Amino acid sequence: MVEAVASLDLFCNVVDNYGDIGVCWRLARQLADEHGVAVRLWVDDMKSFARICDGIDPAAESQQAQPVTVRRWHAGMALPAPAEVADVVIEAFGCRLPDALIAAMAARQVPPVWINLEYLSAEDWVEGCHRLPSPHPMLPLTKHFFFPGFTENTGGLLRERDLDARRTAFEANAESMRSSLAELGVSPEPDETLISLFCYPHAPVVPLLDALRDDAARSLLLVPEGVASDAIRAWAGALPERGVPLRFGNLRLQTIPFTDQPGYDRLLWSCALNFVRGEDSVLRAQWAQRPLVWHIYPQEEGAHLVKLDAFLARYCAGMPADLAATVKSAWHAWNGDGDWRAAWPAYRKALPALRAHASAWSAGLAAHGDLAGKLLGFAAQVRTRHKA
Ligand code: TRH
Repeated sequence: MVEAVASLDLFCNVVDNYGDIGVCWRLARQLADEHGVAVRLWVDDMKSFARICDGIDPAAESQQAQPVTVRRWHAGMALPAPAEVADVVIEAFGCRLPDALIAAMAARQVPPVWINLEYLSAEDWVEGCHRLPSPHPMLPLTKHFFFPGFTENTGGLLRERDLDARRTAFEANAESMRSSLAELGVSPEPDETLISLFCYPHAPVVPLLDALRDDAARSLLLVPEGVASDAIRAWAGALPERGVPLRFGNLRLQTIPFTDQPGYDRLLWSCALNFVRGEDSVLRAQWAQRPLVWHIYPQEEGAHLVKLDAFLARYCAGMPADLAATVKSAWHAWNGDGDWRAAWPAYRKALPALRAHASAWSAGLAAHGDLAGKLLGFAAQVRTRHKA
């Protein structure tokens, strides 16, 4: 008999930005919501968490966030005794678990399933490393590496069961889109292409603003507060005040509030093109079934460029050659390899073709299964072995 997972401890160390907690929060919520697992999410940076999740109290030691118990992770916190350690313990993105917790895990009668949830990559080697065991050098514990990914033989991608239904209902109702934009203080003018911008500070934002200003077609560029502020201030002379767009040629430039995660999904669903970054927003933009441009999180020695090309190879496979070349040159230019201004006109022209591609791509990805379900299936297998 397969031993189902009833409880799970998920540890999240926020390195920087919002991706670590963004992914952990989504996973925690989905495990609890869709699979009925009792999830405890341990977070060491509650302020970042509060930014993407309404109602989080950054000072609380313990709180309930929807179906998830959230614990503040800090040096002096009370750790679970062996009997209180959950069936599964996940260290997200190689964060180091406290030694005392590892000791408690080892002292448990049946050891918990210990999983290191890795960062997402489209590279080929991921399949070979997915689910590999790593025995502890001293204790009777084995950690397993679990890799999200874009193929059948990886851990899949985070995707809530009802995501497509929510997006489709939103898109089918013009009033939902209008009111959700209005909540952000946005009212598009006729014929404006709506574009959202989420990127790191080193993106070529000035060439983007120049290109949109001088375009033949009109655009409304929506920028969440705090994103690309220095570049925008230098280019525009001042940051647009919230709700008061500035006009430059064929561009209107507008600052919008940084929303919670559901609000950000609605923004992605509302735009004709989304500039996204990191690990989580790039995936949400794919599920949004809209054209995107990815600013990848920079790594040492250009490792991120290998990762970018691995994704591009999958994303562009099957596209007509000229469309694939357009996507690759624009994404390379956005990531510092090439001239964005030169790449943009072809990308803009390709938006209708890219929209059709985005739908087919998203449906293909969804067919590989979702990360929460695959992770629980794997944990149940390991647990069954432990109990045997
Ligand atoms: O914030 P990021 O740059 O996070 C990064 C990456 O995850 C990277 O891989 C990791 O190594 C590094 O952190 C430490 O980008 P990402 O992954 O897109 O996460 C942003 C989160 O913020 C995502 O969950 C969406 C959410 N978000 C909102 O909820 N509201 C908003 O208005 C915006 C702009 C984003």
